[in-house]
Amino acid sequence: MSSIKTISAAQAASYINNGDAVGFSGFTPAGSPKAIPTAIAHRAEELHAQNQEFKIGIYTGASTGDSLDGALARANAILFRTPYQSNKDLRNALNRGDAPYFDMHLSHLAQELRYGFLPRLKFAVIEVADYNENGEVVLTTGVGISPTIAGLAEYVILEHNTTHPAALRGFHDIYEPADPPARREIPVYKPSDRIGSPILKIDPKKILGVVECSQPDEVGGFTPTDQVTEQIGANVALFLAGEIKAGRIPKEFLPIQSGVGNIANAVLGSLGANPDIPPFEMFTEVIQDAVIDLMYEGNVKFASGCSLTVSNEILTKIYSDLEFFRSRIVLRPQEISNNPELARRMGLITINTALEADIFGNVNSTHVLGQKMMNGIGGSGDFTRNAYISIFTTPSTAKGGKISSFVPMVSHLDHSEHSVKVMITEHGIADLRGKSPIQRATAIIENCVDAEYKQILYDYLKLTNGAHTPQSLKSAFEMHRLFAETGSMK
Ligand code: 0RQ
Repeated sequence: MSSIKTISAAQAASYINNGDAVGFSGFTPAGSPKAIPTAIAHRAEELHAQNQEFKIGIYTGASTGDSLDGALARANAILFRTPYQSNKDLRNALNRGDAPYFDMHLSHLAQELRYGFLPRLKFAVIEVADYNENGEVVLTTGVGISPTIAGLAEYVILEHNTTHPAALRGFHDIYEPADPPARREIPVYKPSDRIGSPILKIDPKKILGVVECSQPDEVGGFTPTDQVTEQIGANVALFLAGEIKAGRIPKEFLPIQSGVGNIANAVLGSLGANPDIPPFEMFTEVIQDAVIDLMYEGNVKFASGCSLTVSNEILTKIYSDLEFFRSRIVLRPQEISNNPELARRMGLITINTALEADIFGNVNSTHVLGQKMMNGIGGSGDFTRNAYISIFTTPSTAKGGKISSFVPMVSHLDHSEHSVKVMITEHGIADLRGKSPIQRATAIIENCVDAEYKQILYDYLKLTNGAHTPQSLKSAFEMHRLFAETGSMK
């Protein structure tokens, strides 16, 4: 037995004080601790009831579960929070201004912590499947920023989650690059290359204790595919099959990166179903349900990711067949899974979802009507800017047709026209490569925009003459204004 002492979640929470910055393991929300953050939220509520201040800074890989982001947001215990999030209560709190939030590229976070750009970490709370007295731990389903926070924090608290088997050892590849000027190339040349260690080594002197927990991961289920998402998926497959045929994608294909969410899950299913797409490898951040099904069917040969963000039903399937998946999956820290150097070297085909795009090819992935934060940029920027070919998908409309996903000018910019190469909706494909702004606008309106909005956008293009990009400074946000005032962009 280990000499690391078992403590209660309440005891763990009692070490953490007002103003401390805490790093949590996990990624979307696989591998996020559950018992300790819930206990921290209780501590906050108790202290607030005594009129004492208690707020903590939160670093984590990406979105976490309700027992972390949700509980701490409801307890009004957030001093700051970064990066990607997707919990309803946290989203409401940060949009109210109650939880200061800054959105970051996921591949940047670990290095910016090491560079000292962000408030110093006091604690790291790491979910583990196994550990020993030497501080060697086996992480669970999400790697996120764990290697960095375990190294930088003054103190580490482990949360041993018994729903994950110790036999997960071997799924992870833990590697942290040196910082400039000492950084060398990261020697990953194909998705299955391993360059690090299966365990994370933590200085045992820093470990305050281990909390036992038996709560499963809090991954939400996916909405079943519908006609729109299936058609988007079919169009992505059609586009990629055409590129192979034209010789612009090598016939052995290239690794796929796919974003997270309902649309991304549906797109992956369609890629697997299309006989013109050869079995492929993934170099991505989130390994979702659809990937596991495609592995069984032989359509996905290998997946490199940062997390196994799968439903509990699929996770049970994986755990009952660990040896099948051991040679097909590797989980890496997000600064490696999302690394721009690797995306460019391996020639990733990247597929991410836009919340809104403009007719010139700029994409907003994060802000509803330019003001309210949805989830965050996540890894979409890490991949898009460095892709072999970057694709954005979106249904042509939102909110029952009252919002057009395509507008004259995005109300917030995450990915510029220089990085976005192909736009795909249920209506069709706009290939933006080699096109001027007016040509891009025509391709998008013709192929991607919903019929109800086509004329509005064609008319917009005629408002300004003699401009390289015919934006009308007077009318660029007319559709947004109309929606805000009448509830519809029409
Ligand atoms: O809201 O459910 O309340 O109706 O946005 O939209 O269509 O269910 O799509 O689940 O795939 O999410 C961009 C948010 C899409 C996601 C986004 C409303 C719509 C619905 C969700 P309701 P769908 P998805 C890898 C890469 C950024 C990060 C990223 C995302 C809700 O893909 O967060 O790509 N991406 N990371 O009704 C107002 C619009 C809207 C709109 C859609 N124009 N205006 N609301 N909605 N378009 C992941 C990581 O990095 C971790």
